[in-house]
Formats: sequence, structure tokens, C-alpha cells
Amino acid sequence: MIPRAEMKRLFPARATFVGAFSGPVPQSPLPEVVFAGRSNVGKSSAINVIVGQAIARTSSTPGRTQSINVFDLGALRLVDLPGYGYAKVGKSMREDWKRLIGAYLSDRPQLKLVVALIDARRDPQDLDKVLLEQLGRLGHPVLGLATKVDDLPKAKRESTVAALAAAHGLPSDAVIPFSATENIGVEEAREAIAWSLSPG
Ligand SMILES: Nc1nc2c(ncn2[C@@H]2O[C@H](COP(=O)(O)OP(=O)(O)O)[C@@H](O)[C@H]2O)c(=O)[nH]1
Ligand SMILES: [Mg+2]
Repeated sequence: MIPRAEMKRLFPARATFVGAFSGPVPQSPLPEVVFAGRSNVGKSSAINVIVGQAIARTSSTPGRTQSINVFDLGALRLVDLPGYGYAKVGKSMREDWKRLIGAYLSDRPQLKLVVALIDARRDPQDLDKVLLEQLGRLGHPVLGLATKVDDLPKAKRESTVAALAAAHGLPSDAVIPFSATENIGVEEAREAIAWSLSPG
């Protein structure tokens, strides 16, 4: 267990928006936790509920976030990556996306954890697998959030999340059932983030 005071320090009542970057993200001494996943999977909603403040803009129109959005919590930064896999985005934009994210992920010594969001309502997607494999190669620790589990019948949640984890080659305890709307898995996600920052 992480002590309450430490959780309060890591997740204070107020977070601030650092900026939206469509090029290199300025370096900072703070540890970073990045949120990655398909567009519309619920990244911004997850950040808001984890921070406890409506700081990241959510949208029901997929493919909206085209920049890397950075939030400062005081002791750490959360980074909202632009979503991938949006069909209507043209090839050149997809190439821009790859370059932007590739440049960020490959040169980030302060990156402590990648939170990979996967839609629990859909069958395992190749695109998610590609991202997870890429992250594996870069050696970043990965926490999976199986999002929107509120849309699944309660009795099916556990088995669905276990199947997703297996399909993506992650240990089953590395994928947390999550819902921003019903506040499921939020405390677990905060704890996992806190652990990723603790030394050793
Ligand atoms: N049912 C359900 N819908 C969600 C949840 N989180 C996000 N959404 C919806 O999914 C859509 C995309 O959310 P957003 O956070 O903007 O996704 P992003 O593109 O990954 O940042 C919005 O319409 C949200 O209302 C959730 O936990 N449950
Ligand atoms: Mg978003």
C-alpha cells in the first residue's frame, strides 16, 4: 500500500495544463506517465477521472486530439498522446502521428509508465497489439486499462479483461477493468501509477 499522504502528494486537488505539442515535447525533470490508445478509447476521460478534475478535453468525435497534451500534477506529469487508428485520417497524417509519437517515446528517460487503454467492448485489435509490441521493444513498463467496462454485463467483465490481456501478451494482473463513467478501477490505476514512480 502507498501511504495516503503520498497519494495526496501525487494526486493533488489541482493540476495544470502545460500545453499541447505537435512537435517535440519540452523536457522536464518530473517523471512522466503517458496514456496511449486508439482514438475514442477513453484516454481523456481516464485522465480526468484519475486526476479528479476535468482537465483533458473529451470528445465523442474520434480523431480529435492531434497533439500531445501535457498535464502537470506537481510531482509528476501525465501525457495524453493523440489516438491512433482513426480510419478517416489520411496517410500523411498517420505518418505524422507515427513520427510524433515515435520521437516522444524513444527519447524519454523520465517516462516511468505507459498506460495502454484498450476498449473492453471490442475484440482484441491488431493496432493495439502493434502498439503494445512497440512499447515492449522500447522497454517501458505497461499498465493496461480495459476501458468502458460499464457497458459489459457485470458477469462478463472479469473474463473479458482476462481474454484481452492474454490476447495482447500481458499478465492478467497488468490489465485493470476500468470505467470513467462508473468510477471503476480508478483507485487501482492511481496506485499502479504511484508504484511505477517509487524507486527500486
Ligand atoms: N460508457 C463509457 N463511455 C466512455 C467512458 N469513458 C469515455 N467514454 C466515452 O467515449 C468517448 C471518447 O472519450 P474520450 O475520453 O474523449 O476518448 P479519447 O479520444 O481516447 O480521449 C466519449 O463519448 C466518452 O463519453 C466510460 O468509462 N464508459
Ligand atoms: Mg482525447
